[in-house]
Amino acid sequence: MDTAKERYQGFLEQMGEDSFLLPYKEACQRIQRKLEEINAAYSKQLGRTFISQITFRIKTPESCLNKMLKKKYHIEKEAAQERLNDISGVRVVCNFLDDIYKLVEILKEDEEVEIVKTKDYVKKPKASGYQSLHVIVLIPVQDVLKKKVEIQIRTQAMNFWAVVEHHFVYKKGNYGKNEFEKDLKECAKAIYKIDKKMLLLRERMESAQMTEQRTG
Ligand code: 0O2
Repeated sequence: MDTAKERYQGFLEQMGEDSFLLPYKEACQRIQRKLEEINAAYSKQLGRTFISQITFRIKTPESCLNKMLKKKYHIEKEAAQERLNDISGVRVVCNFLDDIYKLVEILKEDEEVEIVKTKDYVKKPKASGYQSLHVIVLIPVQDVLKKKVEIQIRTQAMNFWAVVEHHFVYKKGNYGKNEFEKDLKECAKAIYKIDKKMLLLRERMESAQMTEQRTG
C-alpha cells in the first residue's frame, strides 16, 4: 500500500508533466492576448491607459498540493483539474476603480470566454483587507479542451497592498495571529478611499477638458 508521502510525490510528478501544464499555459496566453487586444482598443477609445499591467503564472505543483491539502480535496490530478480554479492565473492591473467593472462587462460580451464565477472582493473585501475582483473563466485550448483561468483584476494601489501582504502574511498562513494585520487593514481602507478619490478626480478633469474643448 502506498504511503501518503508516495501519493503526494506521484501527484507532484503528474502535475509537473508538460502534458498537464501546456494546456494551462496556452489558456493563460490566450487570455493574455485577448486582454492586450482589449487594452489597445479601449486605451485608444478612452484616450488614456485602460490596463497598465497584464501578467500570468501557472501554479506550481507544490502550491497546488498545499491548497488541496488545505481544502481537504482528494490528492489526485483529476480533482486538481476539477476543483482548483487558479492553476492558470492572469493578473490585470488598471489605474481606476471603474475600469475593473468595465473590463468584466467587456469579457461578458466575448463569445470565446465563458464566465463561470465572479468573486468581488472590491465590494466585499476579505477579512485580511484584500481587494481584487476575481473572474473565473473557461477558454478553449487545443481546439477541443476548455481550461479554467482565474483573472484577478485590481487597481495599482490594490495590487501594491496585495503583493506586500502576500509576501509577509498570506503565504505564511498565519492570518489571525499576525501583529501587522491591523495596520494592513487600515492601509487597505485608505487605499479604497484613495482609489475612489482618484476616480472622482479623473472624472472632474475629463469634464474640465471637455468644457475647454467645447469653448476652446
Ligand atoms: P497564490 O499563492 O496567490 O496562488 P475557491 O476559488 O473558492 O475554490 P480560493 O482559490 O481559495 O477558493 O479563492 P480565493 O480566496 O478567491 O483566493 C484565490 C487567490 O486570491 C489566492 O490564491 C491569492 O492569490 C488571492 N488571495 C485571496 N485572499 C488573499 C489575501 O487575503 N491576500 C492576498 N495577498 N491574496 C489573496 P492562492 O492559491 O491562495 O495563493
